[in-house]
Amino acid sequence: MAQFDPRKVRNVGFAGHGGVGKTMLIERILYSAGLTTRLGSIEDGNTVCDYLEDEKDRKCSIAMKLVHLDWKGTRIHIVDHPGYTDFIGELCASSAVLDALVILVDATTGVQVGTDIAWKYAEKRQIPRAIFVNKLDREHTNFNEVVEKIQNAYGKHCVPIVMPIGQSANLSGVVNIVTGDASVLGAEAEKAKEAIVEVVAETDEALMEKYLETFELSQEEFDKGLQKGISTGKIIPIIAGSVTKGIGHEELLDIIANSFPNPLERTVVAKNSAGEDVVITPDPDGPFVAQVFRSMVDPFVGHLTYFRVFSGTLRSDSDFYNSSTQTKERSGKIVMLIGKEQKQIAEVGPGDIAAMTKLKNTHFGDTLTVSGNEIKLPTIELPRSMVKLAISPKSRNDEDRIGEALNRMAEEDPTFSHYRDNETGEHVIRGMGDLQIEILLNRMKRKYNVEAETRIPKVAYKETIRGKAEVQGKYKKQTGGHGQYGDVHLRLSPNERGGGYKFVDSIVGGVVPKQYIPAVDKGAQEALAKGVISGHPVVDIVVDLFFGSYHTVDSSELAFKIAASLAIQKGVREANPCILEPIMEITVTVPEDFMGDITGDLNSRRGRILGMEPVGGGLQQIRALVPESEILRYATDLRSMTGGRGTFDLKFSHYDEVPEFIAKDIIAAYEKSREAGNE
Ligand SMILES: Nc1nc2c(ncn2[C@@H]2O[C@H](COP(=O)(O)OP(=O)(O)OP(=O)(O)O)[C@@H](O)[C@H]2O)c(=O)[nH]1
Ligand SMILES: [Mg+2]
Repeated sequence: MAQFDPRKVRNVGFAGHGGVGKTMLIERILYSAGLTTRLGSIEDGNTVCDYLEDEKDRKCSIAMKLVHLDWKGTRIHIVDHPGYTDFIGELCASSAVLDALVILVDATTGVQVGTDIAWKYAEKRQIPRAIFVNKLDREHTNFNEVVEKIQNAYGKHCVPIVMPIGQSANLSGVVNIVTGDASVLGAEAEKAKEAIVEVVAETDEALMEKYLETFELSQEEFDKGLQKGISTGKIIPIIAGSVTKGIGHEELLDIIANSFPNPLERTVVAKNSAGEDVVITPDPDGPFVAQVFRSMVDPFVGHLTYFRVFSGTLRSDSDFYNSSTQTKERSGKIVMLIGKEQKQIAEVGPGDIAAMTKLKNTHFGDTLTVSGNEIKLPTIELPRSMVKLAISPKSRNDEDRIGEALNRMAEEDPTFSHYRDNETGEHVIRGMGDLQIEILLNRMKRKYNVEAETRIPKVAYKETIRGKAEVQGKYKKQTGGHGQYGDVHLRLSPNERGGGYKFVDSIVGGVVPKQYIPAVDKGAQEALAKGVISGHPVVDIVVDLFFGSYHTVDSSELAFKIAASLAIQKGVREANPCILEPIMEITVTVPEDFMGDITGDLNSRRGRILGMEPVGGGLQQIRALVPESEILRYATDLRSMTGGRGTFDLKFSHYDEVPEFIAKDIIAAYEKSREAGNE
């Protein structure tokens, strides 16, 4: 396939709430462009994009997919994204790729949470966009009402350009009121066109002046102004359509081809090894620069790495350099995708989106370039994963393999990760939501034959003392032969919070011989690490060894270690012990209406509100301190409290005492489990 003129390339993402029809719109588009000979359906599980087993089972998209087509001489790459919030990471990951976004809105519902998420995503990255109002064939839909909802939410610079002819069951087509013959719509089209002239005038001061004087713009001023307004995101065209009826998608493609920006209009700034900015010019003859935005481990094709080229040209079977991992790589086969179908191509240039096979040391977000070019493209920002679960394999035989399987899945989905929690000793997985995790665990079973169980992770409680104690620990065994003898007197006192463990040697006159003192220290530490009242490590404690005795023959390091441990067991109990719990600082961002519910709920979780402030866009941010044990399922709870409109962030703040009534339960549970022989 010949190198395409980059000015004739468009990179577009489809986004929006779950179920608005993104995947079916692509199905329609591919069919119209002659790339498929039949129209698949979600119900039959035979669409080009939703080809994964889980997608067919659940009838929704789960991972991003790529297709490309040639539309009237323009090559359009489209990325399909899942709408469900658990998979929002997919949209973020492709920010390196997209030069524009089409946000779909369901005409039966209007603006939804998923619309907002896509809109904010595009605003933040200043990506030009269009809005496709789908399902206008459905009963009780009204295009003008949907437009009003869109304008109320996002502003008047969202203007209808492709309008419906008829509605619901009588929807018979659409017309582009700028380029087409809109006479069937009569005065309605005239009014809509007037609105477009106004927003075009608003994009430029000189145009505005002229418009205010004469109330009109020349055809050329209007055409150029509209095109530029759309390609810079100042004007958002609204397109009416119905995927089911095959209406509106061709008009959408025309707008993508004629008005969306080409890759040359996007400047990318990388950093060199000295931390200086390097502007990447999209020159086909310049040095090759590309970024990886997905890594797939496919049982049939092996490892497939998706990337977008920003500059230069890469041929198949040629060498290049991964400046992120600082390794040399070889391109192998280069393919462009239409769903799962791979089309081999000889080379790729600026703006192209393609995939390579068999890369060894290349991961999500890496910069690919030529040897010696030590630059890095900006990192791809992903949302923080807030759902944590402890995981263990169902069968002991799988213990080694589970780590490997989880690694592979984290490689494919950068919003998923796993680690060993040193405090609790548990293996923990992190993800965006329960559905994502469920799907990943199913895939682990299917692909890697590893079955796992998950549970709410343990809280890293600790113990400490609030008072002082003076205790003796004596270990004496003299039954025949060589005996054991160790005797220590310890003073226990609280250390400041966060001060950890401190050992003081106050022995005078060698009542505990020098060589045994490290054993006392060690014995104390081991006993403290095991915990005394609840099985959690004792922290923030000063252990002062002030007296003891020994036996010339029977004393040993072991005997002194045991003696110290006995003293600790007794002493901690006498020194007014308590349990400490981690307290998190939580920042919750929600629409104003939810403020009362959220603060009330945080209070009921033993939270302490630190402050609230508006953060723009009708959102409020609430900061609070909450015990970690109360918010282990907060991601799920907040979603259900706010219908997915709330977000939150967490960071560790400090340890604090667990209230008596809760400590009692923790201790009782520990004792029960100890009696059962589990501790
Ligand atoms: N009546 C009607 N139904 C439609 C239209 N477009 C899509 N649908 C139906 O809406 C459902 C969801 O369509 P999808 O294409 O899977 O939606 P999606 O936006 O890709 O959904 P996610 O991948 O879950 O985000 C399917 O059952 C489609 O047949 C339309 O124009 N009219
Ligand atoms: Mg879909």
